[in-house]
Parts: sequence; C-alpha cells; structure tokens
Amino acid sequence: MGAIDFAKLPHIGESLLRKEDYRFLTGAGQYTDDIVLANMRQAVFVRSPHAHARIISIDKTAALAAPGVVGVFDGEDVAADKIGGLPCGWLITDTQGQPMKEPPHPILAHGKARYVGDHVVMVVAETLEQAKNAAELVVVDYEALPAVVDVRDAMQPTATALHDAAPGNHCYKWSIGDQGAVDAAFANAAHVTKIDLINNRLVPNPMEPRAVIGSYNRAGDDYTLYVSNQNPHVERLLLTAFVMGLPEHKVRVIAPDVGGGFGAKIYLYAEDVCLTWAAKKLNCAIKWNCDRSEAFLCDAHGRDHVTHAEMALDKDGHFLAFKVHTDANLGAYLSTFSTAVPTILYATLLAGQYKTPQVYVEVDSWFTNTAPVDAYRGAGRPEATYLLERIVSRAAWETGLSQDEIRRRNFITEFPYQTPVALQYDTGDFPACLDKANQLADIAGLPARKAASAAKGLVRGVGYSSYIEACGLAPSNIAGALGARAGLFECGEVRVHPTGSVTVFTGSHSHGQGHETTFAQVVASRLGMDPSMVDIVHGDTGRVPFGMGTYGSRSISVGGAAIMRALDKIEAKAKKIAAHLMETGDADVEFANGEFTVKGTDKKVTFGQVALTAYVPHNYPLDKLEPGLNETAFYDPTNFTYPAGTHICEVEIDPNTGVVRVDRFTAVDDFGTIINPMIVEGQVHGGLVQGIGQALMEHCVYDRETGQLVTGSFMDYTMPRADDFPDFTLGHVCTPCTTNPLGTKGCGEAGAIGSPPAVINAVLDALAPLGVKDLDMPASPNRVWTAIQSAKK
Ligand code: MCN
Repeated sequence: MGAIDFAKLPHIGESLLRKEDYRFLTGAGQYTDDIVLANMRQAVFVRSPHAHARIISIDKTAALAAPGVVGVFDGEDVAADKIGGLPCGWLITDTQGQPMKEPPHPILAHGKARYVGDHVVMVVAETLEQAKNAAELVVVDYEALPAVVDVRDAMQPTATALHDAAPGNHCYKWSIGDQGAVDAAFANAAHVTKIDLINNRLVPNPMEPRAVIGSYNRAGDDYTLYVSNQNPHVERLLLTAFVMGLPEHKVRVIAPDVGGGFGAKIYLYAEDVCLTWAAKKLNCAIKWNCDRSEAFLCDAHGRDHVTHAEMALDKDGHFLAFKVHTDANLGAYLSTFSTAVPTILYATLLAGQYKTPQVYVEVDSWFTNTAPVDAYRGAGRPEATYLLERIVSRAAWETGLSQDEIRRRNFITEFPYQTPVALQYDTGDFPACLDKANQLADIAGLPARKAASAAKGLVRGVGYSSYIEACGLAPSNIAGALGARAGLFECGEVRVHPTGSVTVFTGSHSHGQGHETTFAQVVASRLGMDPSMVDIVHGDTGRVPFGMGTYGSRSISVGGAAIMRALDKIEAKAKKIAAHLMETGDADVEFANGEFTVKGTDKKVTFGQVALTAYVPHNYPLDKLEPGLNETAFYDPTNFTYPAGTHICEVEIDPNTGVVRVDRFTAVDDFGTIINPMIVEGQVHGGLVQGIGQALMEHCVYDRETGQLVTGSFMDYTMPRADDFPDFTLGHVCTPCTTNPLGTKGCGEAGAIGSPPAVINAVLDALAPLGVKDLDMPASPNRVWTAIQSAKK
C-alpha cells in the first residue's frame, strides 16, 4: 500500500469490543458438540490402563452383542483396511546427517500399547450410554511390560525399548552452533555460571475439550469432518494425503467455534481418523467428545525438558559463550509438530536479547511411555526463555551485579542482528522495555516494601525476565530447509459484495484470539468503512480457499498480511473501475477514507459506487476488465516477527508455610503496531496466567515406577484461578516489524514465554537470605517449604 502509514489509519489502535462476544456471551456459539447430524452415532474409546503392554488378544464378542452397538474396531481392523499411521510434520536430521527415528503411530494400538490412555478399541453405538456400556464389555488381554516415563530413565541402557524402530528409546541427537568456538571462549572465561533445571510437563486444558464428528455421504462418496481444531486445511491435508489416501476434495473439514486450543488442537489425532474411517464403514455420522479425564490422558502435553547449561562471562559480566545440553521427552509417539519444539523452536532462541558471540546447543530427544508431547502455548520458546533468563539472573547473583545491570550490559542494541543460532532479529528496543518495566514495577520502592514484609515475618523478592521470541511462523523456505514438511504461508480472500460490504475468508483460525474483530479492523481501515461492514469467515475448507492455520502467534502478521495483499489487488482493480467512472487514467486516481479522487480535481466516487459498478457493469470497461470485485492472495513472510520485552515479578513468601503470593507483575512488551489494544492486553493476561501457572502450580506427573498418570484431574493438577493473581501492570514499547505490511509482531504467546523465569527468579531472590539457591518449577508451597528446611541443615 505504498506510502500510507498503516498504524495511523482509523480503527488501527482502537479497542473495539469483540464482535464475536455477543454470540459467545449469550450462549449462541456453535461448538462441535452443538452440532447434531441425522443418522449420528456415538463413539467411545477403550484405552490402555497400562503404561506399556503387549496386547495378547482382544475379545469384542460381548461388546458387539450389546444393545445399540453398530461397530467395534481394533488395530487389526485398521491394518486390514490399510489405514496409515499418524504422520510427523517435521523431519529432524541428526548430528550424523541421519533422519530421526520415526516409529509407526497407529490410530488404534497394534500389538502394543505404549502409554496409559493409548487408543486400543473404538466402540460405536446408537447412544453414548450404550457405547460406554459396551466399551466395558471389551476384553483386552495385556501382558504388562516395564515402563519408562522420565527421560533420565528412558536413556538408560537397561530401559525397555518402546519401539523396535528406535533402539535405546532415542529419537535423535541434534545440535546447532559452533562447539569449537564455544569451548575456546570457555577457556578464556573469568567466570562460568552453571545450571541444571527441569522444565515441568504441562497439560494444555483448553476450556472446550476436543470434539469430533466424522460423517460420510454415500451420494458423493465424500466426508465431512467437524473437529475442534486450529488448522482445518492442515488437518485435511494430513488426513487425506498421509493417512487415508483420499483426494482432498473428498473431505471437507469444518472447525466451527472452538473453545481454546493453546496448541493442543493443532494436531491430527487418532480419534479424528478413526471417526472418519468408521463413518464410511457404518455409513453414518459418528460423534466423539473427549471428556476431561481423557484430555489429561491423551491430549498432546507440553514442555518436559531436562537441561544442563553453562554461561561463560568475562570479568565485566559480558557473556562470552553459552552451551546447553537438553534431553527432551517426546512421549510415546511423534505428534504432528513435536520434533520441531525442542530443536528449531527452542535452540534458535537461546541467544535471547543478548549479544553472546557464541552459542552451542545439543538436544537429545527420547521416547517414553507417556502421552505425546507437542507445542503448547509458546512451544520451545518458553523452555528457551526459562533456561536463559534463569542462568542470567544466577550469573548476576554470582558476579555481584543486579539482575537489571547484567541484562543491560549484554543487550543487543543494533539491528538487524544476526544471532549465532540462525535467527536474524529485524528490530527491537530492549533497553527501553527494561527501563519502562523498572518504572512501572516501582523498583525504586522495593526496599521499603521488603522492610514492610520483613516486619510481618515474610520475605520479598523480585525477578526479571527479558525474553524474545520468534513467531509469525514463518518463511516456508527456511522452515523447509530446517525440516518442515509443510509450507508456512497464509491465504486470504476478500470478497466485496455489490452493496460494498465485505466478506473475508482467511486461512487463520480464531479460537479465542478475536480475529473476527481485529481482522475486520484491518480491512475496514484500508477500505474506509465501519468494521461492522466486514465479516470474517474462517475454519472451513469448503469455504476458505486454503490455510495453514493458527499457532506460533502468526495470524495477524501472516494471515493479516495475506489479507493486506488481497486488499492491494482489490484497491488496484477498484481504482481502474473508478478511473473509468471519472473518465481519467488509473494513475491519476487516489484512494483514501473510502473515496476515490482524481488528483488536482474535485471529482470523486465512493468505494460503494465502485463495488456496485463491478457487479452491475452497465457503464464498465468490459473490454479491459472483468466484472466483480473478489481477490485472493497468498503471503509467505520473509522472516519471523520478534516480539520482546521485560517482565518483572515481585513475590512475598511466608517461610513458615512456603506459600508464594505474587504481589506485583509487570509486563512491558513490544508487539510492533497494535491493532486492538484491548485484545492484545487480553492475550497477554491469558499468557501470563499460563506462565505463572507453570511457575507456581501446574505439573503433569507420571509415577516413575508404574507409569500411571498421577495428575489426571483438576483435583490433582492445579489450574490457576483469578484470585491467585494480582492485577497485572502492562506497558508497551513499539518498534514496528520491518518485514510485514502491518508492522505487527505476534502477541498470543508472549505472556506464557516471558513470565515463568520472572516468577522463579523472584522466588529465589526472596529466599536467598534463607540460603535457598535453586528450585524447580512449580514453586508449590511444599517445594518452597522443603527447600527452606533443606537450606537450614
Ligand atoms: N493483535 C493485535 N496487534 C498485534 C498483535 C496481535 O491486535 N500487534 C491481535 C490479533 O489481531 C489477534 C490477537 O491479537 O486478534 C492474537 O494475535 P497473534 O499474536 O497473531 O496470535 P494468533 O491469533 O495467531 O493466536 C495464536 C496464539 C497462540 S500460538 C496460542 S497457543 C494461543 C493464543 O494465541 N492460544 C489461545 N491465544 C489464545 N487465546 C485464547 N483465548 N485461546 C487460545 O487457545
């Protein structure tokens, strides 16, 4: 759009209320479970009660004879129909140039079950009750095998292997950076700071659990899959091309209203395929609703890293080199994007905001008898930030610098900046974020607050985290070179109606992010109309031309940019129509505020007049121009976007109980141009709650002996609640992204990425006078109290 300053357009930067909230808040949303199709049956899955077991036999006789049952299927049935296993979308090449180990991932266990909750049998019946009753009649004879759930156990030579195709449970060893240069820098270091830490496993827990309806239409020999999913076109591509061997036009995937995903609904899951496959066999529609207990067992989990790292510093506290070894738990099978998380999305972020000249990262990934692990809000970047920001604060404490000063001394201040781990940051202002955070957090008043806490017998501390993330995923060519088996562009179609209103079809998917509002703001501001005139359609392969979906905080920066491209085409064609109407050349026509004018004259036509002319082409240059005003564009970014910021957490701890109270939390973020500040704040709030939840409460625990999931419900897995948090203080710094036409950087994950180390650094700062030097997440009262007691000994 040439010289127009996008950020100054009307509606950009306006906190419009979310258009979609009327239907959500009045109970008028339509989620997958709200959809009722004719001839619809219900499915229930019989899941493995063992973490690791050989399946000796399955007796389906009684279940098949139970009332209402129309089908009972197991792994033999799947194999007989030659339905493929679930594919992994990211190929990691190991340090020896060999492909990662990719064992089969059957949709129903075949021969072996590999985690508690693994899908063994699917029962389909007329009603849910009948399906549940029949499921109890399925008799599976298992031979239990030893299980490993922790990477430190999985890597032992004596550990039982999960897969024949992955000896020693090893999936790959991968590295990035110059190991020799790092070693040389360490040899000259004045100080080396070391850390060992665990990034705790999490269960995503979106408000709406997964839900699927697979339906088959005999008339057209085609399928419709309704699924609570974040990327319907990717789901269709994987399902048709990689698993069922169907042409894509035979399957329509609809992801209607989706009640949150946080990454867990990116993937093609076994249930999605089972229902689609069985719908044809039974010539019907089949619904499956994941109940909350099943979600704990078999939604893809997040995080689960064990890491040792060392930072070399010179005598003035400048970072010389950083070396890292991480063991990542991939779970029992490779989920769709699992392999990219501890590698590409993690190690490339380990330069952080710092001009550390050399960084070397080595990652070993392992199979264990646990649910598959994949991207969960932040995906790799929270793990990187947690590691780096923990070691940076520790280095500060060891060298006698403040947490603020050590960061300031090492900040990158010139852009573009090429890191030693592949990424090139286009822009940013890290000192400005730190300054603003210090000011908003009232760091000057901290000593007085510490004294007040001490007077009450409490300890108080402050923790810093200066994060950067790569989002707006991503240039397809770079992703491809790094192993992606898909492109990472986005598609947008702008359909101008004869009356001048607009429908936009986007490949992004909104499941809580407010796209129906912010995308409408973008279009309305470009076309000079009210956002109520713009309708956003997403989540349906039958209506949207194509799409790569929503994850990696990519929607506004990639999906929005695709729409901007389509708008460029709309504007170019509309100018031609306007030129004809005003009897001038296109080059003389200007467009602003919804009006086309001729330079140097008072001639003008409105966007509405042009739209009507395009569809009622009575006075129209039909020899030169097609009627209609409908354009589609694909946009592939040339770089990631790099949101960054500083988060400061202040905690007060009761040493007698170990209870940590977050007293203040300040987040200053740089998201470039902001379309809707209210929505962005909501995104940051949600992310902070998830990040602070990880730091203080959430932990998915498997029993190390039996492999049973110990935290299988909200009674055992602590989800944070609103009254666990103070009001958050938010601030912004704006350095517009230089590589997309909107200047935006993603905001959807920043809170979850920046906050965990701020919290743990604050806890450690508070506990330092008590002699506590280390603590893993979550800093639960029990852990904190135990650490205080241990330090006393
Ligand atoms: N936005 C803006 N200005 C910016 C950046 C973003 O106004 N500079 C707006 C966008 O237009 C959009 C929202 O903020 O309405 C988030 O935009 P973006 O950062 O592009 O992120 P995505 O829309 O791609 O959302 C994905 C991101 C991820 S990766 C996870 S995980 C996540 C998240 O968003 N899951 C969510 N936020 C969530 N929010 C809800 N309610 N539910 C989830 O499952």
